[in-house]
Formats: sequence, structure tokens, C-alpha cells
Amino acid sequence: MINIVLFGPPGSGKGTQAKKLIEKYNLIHLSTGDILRNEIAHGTVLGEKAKAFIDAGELVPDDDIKAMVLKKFDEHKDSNGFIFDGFPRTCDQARFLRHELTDRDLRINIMITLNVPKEEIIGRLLKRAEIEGRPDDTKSIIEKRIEIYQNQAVAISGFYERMQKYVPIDGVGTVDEIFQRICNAVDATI
Ligand code: B4P
Repeated sequence: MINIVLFGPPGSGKGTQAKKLIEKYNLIHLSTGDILRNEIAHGTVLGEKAKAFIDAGELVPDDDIKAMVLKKFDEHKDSNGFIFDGFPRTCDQARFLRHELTDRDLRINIMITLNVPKEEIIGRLLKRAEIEGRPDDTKSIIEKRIEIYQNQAVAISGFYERMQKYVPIDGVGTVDEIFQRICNAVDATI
């Protein structure tokens, strides 16, 4: 099994790169953001609850995220592995992931952090707002999401650095250039 954590600020290209990685390595895409947006679109109880947090640029509570991740794990027990896209975002989530993987005799191969300067991120997300109209892609909410990311980033990176899984990658360039950088790093772990 290959398990990859994709980390980085909002708009750093996690979702974009995850789509390419699942094809190349035949993995399951576990994007907590996508699952939450799907719950919102279906008007579920979780979706109603999550919407308030997401629209404010806040993180959804850890317990809700953990329950979603466990469900997805159970649905894909026999897969070739997972791309964890946008998860974990807190130390509590990171400890939870390590615990659940260890329980299943599995491990994280690599934790990739996509580094992109703030101005570039804001530009990308404002452009996405024009195309997709996501309610959390407004200037003030983007700023809030970046601030929350920065508050968590040192601790999460440190967590994976201590496990010797942390690999920072330059997230500026064409999608294909960045993909190649990520593949080189992943291939070195398998
Ligand atoms: P996410 O869905 O994870 O949203 P994101 O961080 O904005 O997405 P991403 O970085 O994947 O953007 P993308 O690649 O697609 O989370 C949304 C919200 O859900 C969070 O704010 C939070 O409230 C909640 N949530 C999710 N997970 C959670 C968790 N674990 N715990 C608690 N709460 C959670 O790229 C963005 C844009 O850039 C795209 O338009 C793309 O086309 C463009 N782009 C990509 N690569 C590019 C490149 N190389 N050059 C130029 N543009 C590029």
C-alpha cells in the first residue's frame, strides 16, 4: 500500500495534484474538503453543520472529520493506498491517522508540503472563485484560511519531520512541473 499525505495552504494545488497522483499510482482520493462539500450539496446533518464552519473559513471539528475518514477507510479496505488531501489539518487529526494506520498494519510513505507564496495563492483562489463560485473563496475568507493554515503548519510539519516523512516541495510552476517534483519524491519511498 502507498499512503501519501498532501499538505499545503489553501489553493496550493493539493486537489489538482491529487487527481493526477491517484491515476498514476492507482490510489483512493481521500479529500476531506470534497467529502464535506458533497455532504453540503446533499443537505445532510453533517453538511449543515460543516457549512457554517467552511463559510467562515474555520476548520470543521476534529470529531466530525475523524468519523468521515474512518467511513472512507472502511469503504476501501482493499485499495492500493490513499492520497490524504487536506487531511490531517490539526495535530489531533495527525495522531488519529497514525493510530488508525498502525492498527491496520499500515504506514504513511511520505508527507508532501506544497509551498506557495501568499500572493500567488490569493490570486489562484480569486480566479477559482470566478470559475467555480465557491462561497469560501472570497478575499476575507481566504485570508482567514491562510491564517489558520499558518497556525497549524509548524506543528503538523514537525510531527511528520520527527517521523522522517516530511518533504517540502516548491508548488510554483506549471501543474506538470510540480507533478514531476512530487513523483520523484514519491518514487524514492516505494
Ligand atoms: P479544501 O477542499 O481542502 O480546500 P483548499 O485548501 O482550498 O484546496 P486546494 O489546496 O486543494 O486547492 P486546489 O489544489 O484545488 O478545504 C476547504 C475547507 O474545508 C477548509 O477551509 C475547511 O473549512 C474544511 N476542511 C477540509 N478538510 C478539513 C480537515 N481535515 N479538518 C477540518 N476542516 C477541513 O487549487 C486551487 C486553485 O489553484 C485551483 O483553481 C487550481 O486550478 C489552481 N492551481 C492549482 N495548481 C496550480 C498551478 N501550478 N499554477 C496555477 N494555478 C494552479
